[in-house]
Amino acid sequence: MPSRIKNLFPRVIINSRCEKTIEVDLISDNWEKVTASTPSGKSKGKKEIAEIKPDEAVNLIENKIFSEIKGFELCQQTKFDTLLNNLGDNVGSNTKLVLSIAYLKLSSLSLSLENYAYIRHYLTKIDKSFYNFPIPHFNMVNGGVHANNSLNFQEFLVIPKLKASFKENYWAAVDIYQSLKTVLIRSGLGTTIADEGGYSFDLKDDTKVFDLLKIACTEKSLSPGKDIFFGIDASADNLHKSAENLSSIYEKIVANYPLIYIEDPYTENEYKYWLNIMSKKNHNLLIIGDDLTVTNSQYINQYAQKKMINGVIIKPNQIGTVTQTLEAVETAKKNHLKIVVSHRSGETNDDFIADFALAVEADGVKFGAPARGERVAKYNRLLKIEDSLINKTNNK
Ligand code: 2PG
Ligand code: MG
Repeated sequence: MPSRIKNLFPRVIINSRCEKTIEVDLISDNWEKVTASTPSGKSKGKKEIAEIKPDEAVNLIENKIFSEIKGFELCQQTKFDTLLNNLGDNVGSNTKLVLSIAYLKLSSLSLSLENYAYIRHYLTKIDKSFYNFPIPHFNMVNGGVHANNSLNFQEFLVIPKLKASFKENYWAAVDIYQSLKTVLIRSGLGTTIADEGGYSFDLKDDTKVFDLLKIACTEKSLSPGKDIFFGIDASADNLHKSAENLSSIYEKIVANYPLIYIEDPYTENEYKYWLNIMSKKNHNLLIIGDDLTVTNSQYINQYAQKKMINGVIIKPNQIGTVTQTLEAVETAKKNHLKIVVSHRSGETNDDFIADFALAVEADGVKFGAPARGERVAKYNRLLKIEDSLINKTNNK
């Protein structure tokens, strides 16, 4: 007999930025119990499904939604998410997502499966028993709305591509992060840690951050352009710079550093600039939509067809349920876009997105710096899964 939802306990907790968010314990009639919580963004896309106040969400879950989902059979994710969506967008993306993730975790547990294995086998069309690990994108330096400093770009990313294993890429990032601290101290720059675990300091010229990153790499015998590449989340909606100005900054960075990734380089309406940067194929640049596409299949399809992007950020809380997030991934794949599964700047220790990224065969993940508990929770989860899969193979 399949298990069913028996009980739930929602509560308000605090996220990594000292803001309130929701956590839910969900319990089955077999007394299995899981916990899920939701993150919050700061540089939100205009078309994201809105959140509601966590106190209101808890009230709603206790007094309205619980009676509708009590007794709901597990392992029916699409049906469950349809019920959540039928409650309307007024219940908030955070209310829907916390329940959708908790329900998924309880379904996995009821079958004694890890979340990634459950998602892979029951919710994707990928028919493979081995897992390709995503390339991690580490946010080493924080600027924009994520830090109280003079840097304009929101995220300065280090992308290790040592290829051998997830662990090897993770260890490289750890070396670079520690080395960068030494470089910053030596250069008389600050080493405060900002929202996503990256360093925060003042510099007049954003492009100079890449000089510091280059030194941090080479001092650990890692070669920028060979093993290590760089990226930016410009988060253009939050920048006060013209598209013309931004284009010349990107050109300068591409000419001088191994930049392979730019997220939200322009605002939505600056169409011809997106096309122009996309046409510069010689640089193998990934042009990624985040605020542009908001994990919404319709927008992903639209902007991919217009050839404005060749990759996309996937954040479950932009759209509200696991099923719709899976649909967004499918749409991205149909359009041959690269997929990067991402955290939010206000995070909890929930590591669900690590399992999700692995299960859907994401090309990359972006979980912040290799520092701060809520960021490393996700990277460490991938490390643990990789380790367990290697052990399983060795013990055969
Ligand atoms: C982004 C995210 C995560 P926020 O823009 O990619 O890094 O930031 O969660 O603040 O929207
Ligand atoms: Mg972004």
